[in-house]
Amino acid sequence: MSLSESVAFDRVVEALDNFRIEIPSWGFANTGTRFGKFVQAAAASTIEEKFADAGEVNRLTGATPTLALHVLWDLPGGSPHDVANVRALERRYGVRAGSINPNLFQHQEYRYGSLCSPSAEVRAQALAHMVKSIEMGQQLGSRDVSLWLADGSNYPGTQSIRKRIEWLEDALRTSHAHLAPEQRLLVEYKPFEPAFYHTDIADWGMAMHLAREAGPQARVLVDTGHHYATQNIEQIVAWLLHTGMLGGFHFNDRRYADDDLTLGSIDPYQVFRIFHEIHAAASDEVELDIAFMIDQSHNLKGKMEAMVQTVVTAQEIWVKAALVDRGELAELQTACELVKAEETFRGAFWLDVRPMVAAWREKRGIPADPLAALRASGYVERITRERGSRAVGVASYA
Ligand code: LRH
Ligand code: MN
Repeated sequence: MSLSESVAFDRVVEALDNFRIEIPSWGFANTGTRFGKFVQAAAASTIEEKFADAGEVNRLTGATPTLALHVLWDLPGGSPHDVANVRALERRYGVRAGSINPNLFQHQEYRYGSLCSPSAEVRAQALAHMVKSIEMGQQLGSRDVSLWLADGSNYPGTQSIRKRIEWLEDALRTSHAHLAPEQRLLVEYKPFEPAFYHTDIADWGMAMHLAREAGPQARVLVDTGHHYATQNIEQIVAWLLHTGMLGGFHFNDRRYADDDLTLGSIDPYQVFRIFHEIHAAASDEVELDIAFMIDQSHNLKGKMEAMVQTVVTAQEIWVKAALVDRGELAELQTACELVKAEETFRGAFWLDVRPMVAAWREKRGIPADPLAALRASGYVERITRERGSRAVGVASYA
C-alpha cells in the first residue's frame, strides 16, 4: 500500500464515519434449520427484546442505527398500536425501525405461491399483505419495503412459469403505486429453497426486470447467500451499479447454499471484492443509494456475540477495500500489468486494519474492541437471567 499512514487513517475515518449496516430482528431470535432449532435462553422473542439487543449492538459498534423488521414476526397485528409501540421502543433503545419485510411464505394458502399463485383469491390476499406492509412502512417512517418471495414449484410441468411472471408484474406494479414518494421497493432474488424446481424470482436479471416493470422506486436486493457457488457475485454487483438498479444487500456467508452464516466466516475475500466495486463506483461518482443489511440466522453462535462479530468484520473489510490505491490500480488495469494490479488490489486485503479501526472507535468514543466490551458488560448474562426462565417450544422436522 503506497498510501502514507496519515492519508490511510484519514481514509479509514471517512470510510467508517459513513458506514452503516442494518441488523435483522430475526438475528436475535431462536432460529434453526428444517432439522430443528437449538434454543438459547438469551434469545429475543419479543419486539422489545429485539430493540434492546439492537440498541446494545449499536452502543458497542456505533454502526447499526436501524433494525430490519419482519411483518409477521415483529408486527403481527399490523395495528396502529404496533406502530406506537415501535415508536416508543425506538426512543427507549436509540435504534430506528429499518426495512419492512413482508412475509408471504408462511401461510398455508401460499403453498403454490403468493403473488404468483394460480388462485386469484390467494394473489389478492398476498397483494393486500404487500399494501399493508407498505402502509406500515409509511406509519413507521421507514424507507425500504424489502420483498423476498418463496414462490415457485417443485416439479416440471406443474405450473405455468410465464403466467406467474405476468401475475407478479401486475402485483409489483400495483404495490409500487402504493409507495410514498420517499419509499423504495427492494426485490430480492434467490435461485432455490424452499422451491426446488423453479423459483419465480431466481436471479438478478429477473429481479431487475421486475423492479423496472414495477416502477422508478424499485431496486434489486442482493442477498450474498442467494447465488450458486460458481457465480461471480461482484460482477453482478458491478452490473447493478452500472444500471443504477442496486438497492441493497443482505450480507451473510455460506459454504454450500443459503447457509446464512456470519459475514466473512467462510470467504471474507468475497465481501472485500463486493465492497471494492462499491468504493470504486463511488470514486467514479456513480450515484449510490445502497442499503447495507445483515441477514443471518445464528443457530449455534451466541446471537449477541455473532451480531457484534459480524458488524466488526464488516467494518474491517469495508476499510480494507477503502484502502485499495484505486488510482494506481486503474493505471495497472489499463496497462494490463496483471500481477502488479492483483498485488495492488489483494495487497489491501492482506492489511491488518484492526489497529486503525480501533483508533477510529476511540476517536468516536466507541469501545476499541466491541466484542471484548460486550463480554465485559455482562449484557448476555443479564438477558439470560431475565429471559431464561421462560419455556421455549422446539419445532421438530416431522
Ligand atoms: C430468504 C431470506 C429473506 C428473509 C429471510 C429471513 O432466504 O434471505 O431475505 O426474509 O431470509
Ligand atoms: Mn435475505
